[in-house]
Parts: sequence; C-alpha cells; structure tokens
Amino acid sequence: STLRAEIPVTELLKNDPKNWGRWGADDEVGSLNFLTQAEVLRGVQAVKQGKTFTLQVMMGHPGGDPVWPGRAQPVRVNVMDKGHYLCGKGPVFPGHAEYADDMLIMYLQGSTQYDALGHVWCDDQLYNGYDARTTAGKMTKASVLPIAERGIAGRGILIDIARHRDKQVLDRGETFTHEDLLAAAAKQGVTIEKHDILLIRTGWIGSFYTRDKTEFYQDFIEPGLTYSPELVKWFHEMEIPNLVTDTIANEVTADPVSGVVLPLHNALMRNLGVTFTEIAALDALADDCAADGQWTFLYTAAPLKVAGGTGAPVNPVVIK
Ligand code: UVW
Repeated sequence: STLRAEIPVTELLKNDPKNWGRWGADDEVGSLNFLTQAEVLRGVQAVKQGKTFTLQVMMGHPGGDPVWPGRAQPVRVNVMDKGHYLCGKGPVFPGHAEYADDMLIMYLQGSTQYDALGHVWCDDQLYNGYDARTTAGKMTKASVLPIAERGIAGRGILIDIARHRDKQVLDRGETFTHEDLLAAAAKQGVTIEKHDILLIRTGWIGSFYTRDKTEFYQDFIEPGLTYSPELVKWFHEMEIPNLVTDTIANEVTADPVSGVVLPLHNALMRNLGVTFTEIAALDALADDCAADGQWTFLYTAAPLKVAGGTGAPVNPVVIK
C-alpha cells in the first residue's frame, strides 16, 4: 500500500537540522520565537487597506466538516431552548428572562486548528527532545497551551499554488516543493521573506463541501508539500514560524518516494518547531489577493487555551 513506510522516519530525516535547545531546554513554542516585537510591527506595516478575513472553516457546514480520517466531525448539541420552556422544564428566573444553551463535542483537531508541537513525534522524542511519555493522559510538555498563551502575530504571505497551476484545486496526491512556492511567489509579484508566516492555498478544503465524501477521502492522500532535505533546509534558513494550509495535514499525506507518512510533521514541527495550522479556509482571501494584487498582510491567531491539549481550534484573522 502507498501508506506503508519502507524506512523509519528517523532514518529519512537523519541529516536534517533541528532547533532543539535553540530557545532553551524548557521551550515549548519553537519557531514562534522568531515572531519578535519587530516582526509583529513588520506585520502591521503590511496592512494597507483595512480589509479583514477570517480563516476558520465553518463548524456544522451543511456540506459536512473536513477532518482527518478516524476523527469525528464536531457535534453541536442543543441543551436548552424554547422547547424546554414550552414543556415547563426551563429554569424560571425572577423577571422571566429565558435562555438557550448548547455544547460542542469535537476533536481538538476537528476544525481549523493549531497543532501542539508535541502532537506528532518519532523515536520516542517530541519537539525539543521531550520524552514522548509526557503525552500520556495529557500533554505535560509541548502542548498547545504555551502556543495559545503566547498568541501569534506577524507578516503573513499567501502563496496560491492552485492559481499558479491554473487550477481551481490541486489533484489528489499532487505535490509541490519550496521551488514551486518561489516560482508562484514570483508570478504573484511578491517575495517570501525571512520570518514570514507562510499560507499556502491548494483549493483542497474548499472543494470538500461539494465533493462525494468517499471520493474525497479515497486512500486518504491529499495534495501538498513533499519532503526533501532541501525543503527542510529552506524552512530552516527562512526561519518560517508558522505553516498554514487549506489541507487536513499540511503535507502530501504519504511521501511518494519513501512511503513514510507525515514526514514533514516530524521534519518541520518536531525537529524545527514550526507550528502547523491546518484546515484553513483560504479561498476568499486568495480571490481578494488575486483581485487587488496584495498577497501580504498582518496575520493574527489566538488558538483556544486548552491545558494539556494536543491542538486547539482557531479562527485566524488576516488584515490587509
Ligand atoms: C495528524 O497528523 C494525525 O493529524 P493532523 O493532520 O491534525 O496534524
């Protein structure tokens, strides 16, 4: 099967750089450390028009909610509504105010989300060398909480690979590299700068809502970035703090060459501490950028503060 790795991921990545220890033995936010005050101001300088965009996919979309196979879609449950009052079961307050309540049951990666740096690992070690046993029960190292408490702000840049290839959406398993990102950026008339928050549009998530779901999830292969030592070196040298894509896993799910599944989760997230934002809604932003030619902006995100969480839902806000 295409999902059977022939070599261990650690063997594949053995010569790749790591940022472990770069920000101290206790660091849990990794490459977000690159987003200094000066970088936030560089992001603010990218604001030219005052247009705002939100990047979370809708939860409870009539076309379904895209999730990694095996995870359930978010479920919103009404707990209290007018019906309870009509049945005489609603709480009666002095003055007769009534209210509605509901709750959400979801995987923390079941919508647009930030992954904790310890979300994926290999060789029993998480980002910064933390022992993988610290994930037992709840994450006590490299959970999403330090990322959520820090918040994310900086200059964002959108690279529209689908547009670059004159497509609405990339094909299943279609790959691209950092060289393709650079070529697309050149066509867009922008330059990816050091410390940019990198947003990549493939059209994949936008296509989910109207597609047959069996077809969408077939073999669970997405389009995406592919692993290579050169790509990892580029992310390392560019000091990219945050990778945001409109796919479920931010990379082509299984490396077509080695068969290893999720090598970039290990090469970028675990080894370099690059934070991953997945399942982002980028179509409206991309349409607007294509229309006005402005592909850079202030990107901000505040994932939910989930203690011990392996990830957290988020609704990033972009200001152009
Ligand atoms: C896995 O890597 C399993 O999930 P995600 O795509 O949410 O990071």
